[in-house]
Amino acid sequence: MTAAGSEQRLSNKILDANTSAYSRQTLEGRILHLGPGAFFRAHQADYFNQLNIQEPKWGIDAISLRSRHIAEALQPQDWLYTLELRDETIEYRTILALQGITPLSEYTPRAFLNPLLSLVTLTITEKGYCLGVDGQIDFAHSDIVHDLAEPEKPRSALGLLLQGLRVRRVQGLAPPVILCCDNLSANGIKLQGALTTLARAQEPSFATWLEDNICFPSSMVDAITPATDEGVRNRVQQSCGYYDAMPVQREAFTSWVVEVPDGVQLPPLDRVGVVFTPDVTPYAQAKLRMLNGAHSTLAYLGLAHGARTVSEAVSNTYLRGVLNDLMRDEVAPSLHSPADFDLNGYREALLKRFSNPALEHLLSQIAWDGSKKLPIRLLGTISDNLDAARPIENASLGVAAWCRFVVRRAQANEAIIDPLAENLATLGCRCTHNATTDIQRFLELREVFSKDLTESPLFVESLTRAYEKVVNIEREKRIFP
Ligand code: CS2
Repeated sequence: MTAAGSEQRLSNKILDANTSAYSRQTLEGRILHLGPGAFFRAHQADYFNQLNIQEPKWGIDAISLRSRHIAEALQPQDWLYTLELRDETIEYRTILALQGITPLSEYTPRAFLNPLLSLVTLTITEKGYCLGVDGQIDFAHSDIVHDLAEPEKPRSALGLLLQGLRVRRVQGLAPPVILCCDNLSANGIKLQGALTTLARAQEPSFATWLEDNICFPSSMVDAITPATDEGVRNRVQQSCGYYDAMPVQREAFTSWVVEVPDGVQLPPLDRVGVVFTPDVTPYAQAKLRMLNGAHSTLAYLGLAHGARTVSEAVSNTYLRGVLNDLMRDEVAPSLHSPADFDLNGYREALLKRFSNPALEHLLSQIAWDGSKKLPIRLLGTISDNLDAARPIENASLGVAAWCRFVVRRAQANEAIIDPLAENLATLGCRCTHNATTDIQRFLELREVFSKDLTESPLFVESLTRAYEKVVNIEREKRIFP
């Protein structure tokens, strides 16, 4: 890859006045987003971009909490970037809605002082909320310890939100709606709980103000978004005729469902396909357990099989069968979906989406942060099924494959991307490939496994059996040990 000369790099200057979807001049920073990673830029920003084609006033300012590289790549491009939709046909869109990204190190609470600001959205991943396995804020988390000691220099998204809202309140500005767009169940309720608990620990009257004045809708977001790689950069250059340092790619399918409580005003995203509903729970539960549960299972089991991408793994008859059985026999019966929700159709549609040959979606990308993802994606299904005497075999296989993923990475001295990375590396190195003793070690991870699971003989037995199965797959495939 070579960056083309600056005159050929995407920027306002090279946006052709005739092909640009709308003028950016009337955009105002009505949206503030925390965590402008690939998913946000491929999903929510695209919806705002579509809305701007009708009514160009929804500008987005963003704050990046973890790294500066997206801001550094997009600033020379006037915050423009390309979205590539990859399916049976390929489509390119230039997203004009983003107006700036401020890295946390340069952030000041002024970001919250725009009088027009009406919505704060978040995609900071599961671990960004600093929650324990019980869904409550974890006061032992190093960022929370820091933010309690130094609330003026927040490190966590929670600390940053509190500081910004406090400043806004002092200035007498209208409180924005705060919309969580991460893969957590009851995500708005969890965010509200964590934020008010943190506020109460700092200043109880502010916690009461938050409860009375801020609305935290829950939402479900969906669009499969492989990480940006050289392939998408090169394709954009070839197809669009300019160099874009940070394009994003996703499947064509996208969905966003937001629970809108009575009387709450949101941008009119329903005009561009967002579903506003009085209860998002059935959508979110189905998506997290079916899509994300199947994704994580496929990621860990696929890696044990020697597969690299989702479409490659799902083309394997055994792996496809595991996913199908997991969704049909274990997840679907655990869901509380309305009678007209076609779960068979949903399962089939998911298998088709996973098979999309145009997407190079790395299993290793989905494998990140397993300790945070598994409780939401698989362990809830297992708990419910144990209570109702339903099967848990395939969900156990997903969890056991995660354990083996940890063991392989640890013993090969490879980095584990996970908030529990250090613990997992030590634990993985101590494992001996004996299913009974290795599983006992994993079950000590209180951050992952709740007591009802570790004390269930049925679960322990099923997980141990599944672990043996994965060790055998690794041996057969000569992956390990
Ligand atoms: C994936 C999700 O990386 C992962 O963990 O399971 O990002 C998934 O692609 C999205 O939730 C799809 O909407």
